Amino acid sequence: VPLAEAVGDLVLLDPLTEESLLQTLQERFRRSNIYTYIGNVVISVNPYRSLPIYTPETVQEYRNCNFFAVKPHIYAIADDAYRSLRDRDRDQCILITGESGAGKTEASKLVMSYVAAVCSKGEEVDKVKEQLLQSNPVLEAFGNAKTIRNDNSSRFGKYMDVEFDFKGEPLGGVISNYLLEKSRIVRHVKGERNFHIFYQLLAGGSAQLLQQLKLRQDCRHYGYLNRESSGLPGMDDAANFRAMQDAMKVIGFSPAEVTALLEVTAVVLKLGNVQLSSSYQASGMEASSIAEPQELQEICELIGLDPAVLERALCSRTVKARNEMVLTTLSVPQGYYGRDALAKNIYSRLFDWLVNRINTSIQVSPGKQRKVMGVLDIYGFEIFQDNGFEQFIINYCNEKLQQIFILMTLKEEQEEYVREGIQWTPVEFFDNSIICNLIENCGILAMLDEECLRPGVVNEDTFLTKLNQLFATHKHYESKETQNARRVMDATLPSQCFRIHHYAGKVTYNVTGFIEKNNDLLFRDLSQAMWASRHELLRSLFPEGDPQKVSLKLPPTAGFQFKASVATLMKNLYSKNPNYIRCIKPNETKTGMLFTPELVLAQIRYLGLMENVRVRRAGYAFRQLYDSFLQRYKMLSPRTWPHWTGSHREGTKVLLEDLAFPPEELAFGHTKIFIRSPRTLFDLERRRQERVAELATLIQKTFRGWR
Ligand code: AD9
Ligand code: MG
Repeated sequence: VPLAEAVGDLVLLDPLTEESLLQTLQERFRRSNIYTYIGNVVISVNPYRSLPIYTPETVQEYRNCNFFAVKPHIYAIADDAYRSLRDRDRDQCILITGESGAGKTEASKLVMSYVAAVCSKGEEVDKVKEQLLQSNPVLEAFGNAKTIRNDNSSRFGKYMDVEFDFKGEPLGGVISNYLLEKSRIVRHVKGERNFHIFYQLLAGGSAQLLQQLKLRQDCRHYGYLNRESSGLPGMDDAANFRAMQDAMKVIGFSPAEVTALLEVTAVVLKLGNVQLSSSYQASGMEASSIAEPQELQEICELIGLDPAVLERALCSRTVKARNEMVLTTLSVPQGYYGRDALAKNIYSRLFDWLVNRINTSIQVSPGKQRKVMGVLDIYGFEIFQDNGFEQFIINYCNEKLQQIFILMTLKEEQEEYVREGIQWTPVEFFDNSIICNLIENCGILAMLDEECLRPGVVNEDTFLTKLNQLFATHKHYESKETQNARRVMDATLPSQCFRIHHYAGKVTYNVTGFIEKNNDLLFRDLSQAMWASRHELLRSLFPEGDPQKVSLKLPPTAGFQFKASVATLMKNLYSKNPNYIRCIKPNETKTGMLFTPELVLAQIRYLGLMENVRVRRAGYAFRQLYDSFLQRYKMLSPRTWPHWTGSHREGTKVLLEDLAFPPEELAFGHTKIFIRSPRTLFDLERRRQERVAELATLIQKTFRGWR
């Protein structure tokens, strides 16, 4: 298809096919136009190169611009959202989706910095802005890591509500975090790294600090860092450490808090070097003991704990037998399991603490009236060779986001036409609630919880068997067993796996580890040992370690907690006006300006972009309430200017009649005017600007005449 011009809004694409859509993106990308609209949705293709399009001059250009009158840019959507919040009192949310490395986190930072740049200045306001922006380096140090896909991959989901007062000045905010990938603490694949903070601390901490934390500077000393050297081209860990420390100061961490935070971080790293060896008791039972006491000794000095207590908690376990508590020894693998679980738990709780601590600084005192802009930066859909519990949870979240996208964009769009009494031909779209239901409600997550709570031997086989029974005929569920029943021959689906047909594609999940990860249990002896330490911060992370508070109730499972937090998130998003940024990753090698069509096409499919354009096209690109519309454009007709005394709807009709737009361009709803194409809107804007200039000259002349 020869493209006369690579259109900036895909709504104007003609003809509309997957191919023309792909080609347009490619052509625009070639010209360094990384942003493209579908109506008011922004598509962003990662350039993997710094472009000169984020300067203060660009900010000025987009400030108070008409959305359709300037080149597509992420600033335009940020501006639109901000103005809509400030002037029309509508809470906003900005949903940023896309796969790992597509540019979500960068996009969220661009939105935040734009809003910070355009809202007013002043000592108090600047302090709030600085605190909000500086939360990034801190959270990224502790929550991001190098992965194969992205050198700065967010390993947690983040939602941030920024709160403004009635004038549109930022007051503060609240951050929520979702599911930190804590397994990374104890294991990561070759070529990836553990969380940035460890490397930052070792590379950037002063000799005195490292000594105080009882750390050695060499990464290769530490088991949890895979005993690899850490260097990452293009990333200066030492400089980032300093930036992180400065950021903590800005946010308001006291020196004592920073020290405590780093002490606990050091403890996690050092736990990985606690070695166990096996010994045999007199009874012939296998037992484990600490192989070399130095590391354990140092940990205990850092946290103010008797080494004997920690040793006992790592090498043995109290179990209840016939109403009696007995101490049983652990085998070496059991001991390592406990040690790793402890390290993961300390770190993920520390991360939660960190988020809470930041919130304490940026929170707005209750009672104040406020407007809210939420920014969601959450992991995208993941399809790997091996998919486990984490991918299952992440993809569930994306399924929910897709659902809300469908609900809010497509259904809302259609419902609005119905509400407004406008002719509308329904667009067919795929409703993914059937997949959401497969996972939540009485679905897979519920089955998993049931298995986890069942007394006796639990294993993943019985879990899979249950799923197979329950979803034997479900269209979006597949396993070896259901395939056999349906007489499908398929060598690609191993027996310990199930496969879900997600909206974005089929994903095969291996059930191994599901129960353990969902249970997420920490031996009580370990939490009690932590609670017994004299380190105030560490102790506060393990409230259940208080022997006075021993409860028999099991803590909620990981899946249950995630489901609940996703539900809260969805409710929150649903109450706001959505703005979408859909990020696309153009190549697998992080190469600047390289566009791999097959890769992009796959993303176009699972972001549902075709559907999005189709709905937009079937409908109207622009709509506005009659009163605001008339207010803005009434000067364009002598019949409505300077005063119109009839209804706003009538006035709009008269006005547009005089401007002689083609009738199919317009539709008059009950409360709003609808304009089909952005071009008509441009035209309207242009005429308005000309008229404003005319009126200005006229006024000047009049004044001169008076003098
Ligand atoms: V993940 O799901 O957290 O692993 P993200 O967040 O989608 O992922 P990120 O924003 O971290 O990706 O972007 C990855 C890299 O792409 C960045 O580190 C930049 O090097 C690069 N990038 C992203 N957006 C831009 C941009 N607008 N301009 C230049 C960019 N480079
Ligand atoms: Mg990210």
